[in-house]
Amino acid sequence: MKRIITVQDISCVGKCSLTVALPVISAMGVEACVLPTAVLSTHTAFKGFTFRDLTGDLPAITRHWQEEKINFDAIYTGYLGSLEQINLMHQLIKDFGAGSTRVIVDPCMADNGSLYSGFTPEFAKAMAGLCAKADVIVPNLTEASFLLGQPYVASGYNKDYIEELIKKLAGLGARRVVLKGISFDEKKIGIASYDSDSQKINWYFHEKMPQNFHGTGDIFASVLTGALVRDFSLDKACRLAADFVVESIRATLSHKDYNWYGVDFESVLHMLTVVE
Ligand code: PXL
Repeated sequence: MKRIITVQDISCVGKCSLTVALPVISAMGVEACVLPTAVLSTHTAFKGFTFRDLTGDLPAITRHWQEEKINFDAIYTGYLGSLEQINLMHQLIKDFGAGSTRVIVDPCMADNGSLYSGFTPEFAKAMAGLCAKADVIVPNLTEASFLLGQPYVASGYNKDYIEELIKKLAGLGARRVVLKGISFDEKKIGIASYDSDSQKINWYFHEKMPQNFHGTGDIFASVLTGALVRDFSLDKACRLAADFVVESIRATLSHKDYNWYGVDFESVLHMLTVVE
């Protein structure tokens, strides 16, 4: 069985980061190991969340894995809480990222034009440095603009603009770029995936859902990681990840008293258990 390590926080309640990565990646028949960066009572969209930083524990944990000669088929980083944690990821990639190990960096830090609570432009710059070490990066449009240090354009852009953005993102150093949240009209939203080897962009659009939810970026990156480790092409992995997010939102909205903080991905996990 393939084995990956995912590095992100545990938001105890909130259906994001590790509480979605673990079930999703396990459902795909891949062993999911974790390096928890922090423990929060909830994700940061709740008021009054607690936050325990685990940065100090990380070096000893990874040292133990080295002693045990444990290796991984992929390293997948998500929400990181500090510049120090980004620096530790550079070391993690040096220690465990050699050979055929894929490195997937979700530069999880922003959406809808703004950085998440607690993040700074300096953090975004350091995240761009981590993206340089990745095989695949998975920014949304907001994260892309922060990574590149350029203004966020919310709408009214065209295909040329997106193609230029993708090429600039690839210029940061990652071989493959998956850009999320692209919308040229009111009805559709989707992704563009780019491989520097073929220099080809694949586009995938689906119906725009009536509401956005927390955690869907983490779910997308988790499915993408599982699919890439199971040797899906980048395009096919993106399609599965996008379809899974759409169906999770549809399942959520099918309940009239749905919860606001995350999606009912549990109801559609069966979509992932049949990956070949
Ligand atoms: O879903 C991204 C995410 C992960 N972890 C924490 C968050 C968020 C988004 O706000 O707050 C703690």
